Amino acid sequence: MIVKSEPIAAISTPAGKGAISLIRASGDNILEIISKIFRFKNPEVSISNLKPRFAYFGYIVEYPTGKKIDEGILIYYKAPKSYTGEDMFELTCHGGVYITRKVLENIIRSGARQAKPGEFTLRAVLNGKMDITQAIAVNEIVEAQNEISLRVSLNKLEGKLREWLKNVKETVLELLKEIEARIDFPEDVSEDIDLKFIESKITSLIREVENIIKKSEKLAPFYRGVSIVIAGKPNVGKSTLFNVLIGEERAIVTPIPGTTRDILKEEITLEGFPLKIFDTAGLRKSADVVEEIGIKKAKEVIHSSDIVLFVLDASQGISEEEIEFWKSIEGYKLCVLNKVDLKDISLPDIFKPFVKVSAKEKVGIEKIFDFINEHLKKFSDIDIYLGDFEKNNLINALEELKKINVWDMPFDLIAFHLKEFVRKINHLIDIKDLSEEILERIFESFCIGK
Ligand SMILES: Nc1nc2c(ncn2[C@@H]2O[C@H](COP(=O)(O)OP(=O)(O)OP(=O)(O)O)[C@@H](O)[C@H]2O)c(=O)[nH]1
Ligand SMILES: [Mg+2]
Repeated sequence: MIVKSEPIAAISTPAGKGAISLIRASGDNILEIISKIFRFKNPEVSISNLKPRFAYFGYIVEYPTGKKIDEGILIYYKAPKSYTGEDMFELTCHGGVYITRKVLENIIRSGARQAKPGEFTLRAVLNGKMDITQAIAVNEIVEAQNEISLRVSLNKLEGKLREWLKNVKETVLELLKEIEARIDFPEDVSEDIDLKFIESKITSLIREVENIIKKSEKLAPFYRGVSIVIAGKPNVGKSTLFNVLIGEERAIVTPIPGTTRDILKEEITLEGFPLKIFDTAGLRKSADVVEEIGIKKAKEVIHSSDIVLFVLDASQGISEEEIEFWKSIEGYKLCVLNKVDLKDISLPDIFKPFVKVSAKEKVGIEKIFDFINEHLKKFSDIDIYLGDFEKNNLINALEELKKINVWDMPFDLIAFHLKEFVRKINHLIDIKDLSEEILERIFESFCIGK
């Protein structure tokens, strides 16, 4: 059971040695806990005249012995003007692993309990400091690895998703009002025009919601990390290209086809974007059991990657198999015609977009980076991202709209589905509509101390 005001505490900075650590506490009896573990350097300051949101220098002491354990800065926040909406304090101490744990232990001994992951933010939501989409945004910001996810999640924190949800809800409520009027006074309306009007309203709503979901899915790679796989026949130069892209001799390169068997993975940063790059086994029918497993794994990675670099060997020409494989790649793909230092050939249009390179001579590689960069920039105008919880709720709500068939459904049934839509949308807007179990599941993935 969620007990709102029970005092909780946690280390909010990452585990490990650092310059300083921050320990947070929230709930009832915060002042009493402070009095047990903190001694103000200024003798004129005491618990009774402590000013909220001021920084106080002092000693952190062991409870109950009163023995000094560190020096630190304490800030007290008085409810409701705090992150959680409860009484809180934040205590900064020296950033050693041992000392930080010791300070937390003493806060716990003074009456707080260890906070669960995301519990401070959960309380902020329960106390109306933020809504569920904003809480999710807080976590996304903590996890953000690139400009795009950071920008989009900041939008969410500022209420962009909530605003949109509210607008959609408002539109449905208006429509609902009109439909209910027709249930009450059916003789007042000309049915034909009416149904067309309702249908068009619902269709455009469905389109709007679907559009948001589709756009948001395009941003998913920026949240889980953009992955790029190098694929192609054996010996075309995949591993050579892999080594050039990551800037080190990581993969074994030999003139023997079938050199790479396992998947190799390295991370690089391109203009601030962390990218995961995979080298894979060459695709062919193989009698070798190990190689065959490698090829199976390669196909899985190709399938799940965001960008496929499909390598061809210009000196060997193009095979039917390669044309078939290229066609079968569904996602975003670039054809890399390699070994043009040996021979330059023209490629059939089907291989567009393509670049010509020599991985061995490191020629043309920047064109691959330009392509990746172009791809990443395409998403700069998308401004709403739906996390799993938000997306599933929205898809669920959307089902209700899709069930409506205005031509073959009584008004009260249409109204029912619209109400269900609103009820499901409310899960994202109004905390009252969420069960404790769902709430706890949302916050499970948060950091401790957040
Ligand atoms: N001339 C030339 N040779 C290259 C080029 N790229 C790779 N090679 C050579 O082609 C051979 C195969 O290169 P790898 O990088 O091992 O090819 P791979 O596609 O990883 O091969 P598998 O792992 O067997 O599938 C090696 O002898 C490389 O030196 C290139 O741009 N020009
Ligand atoms: Mg290889």
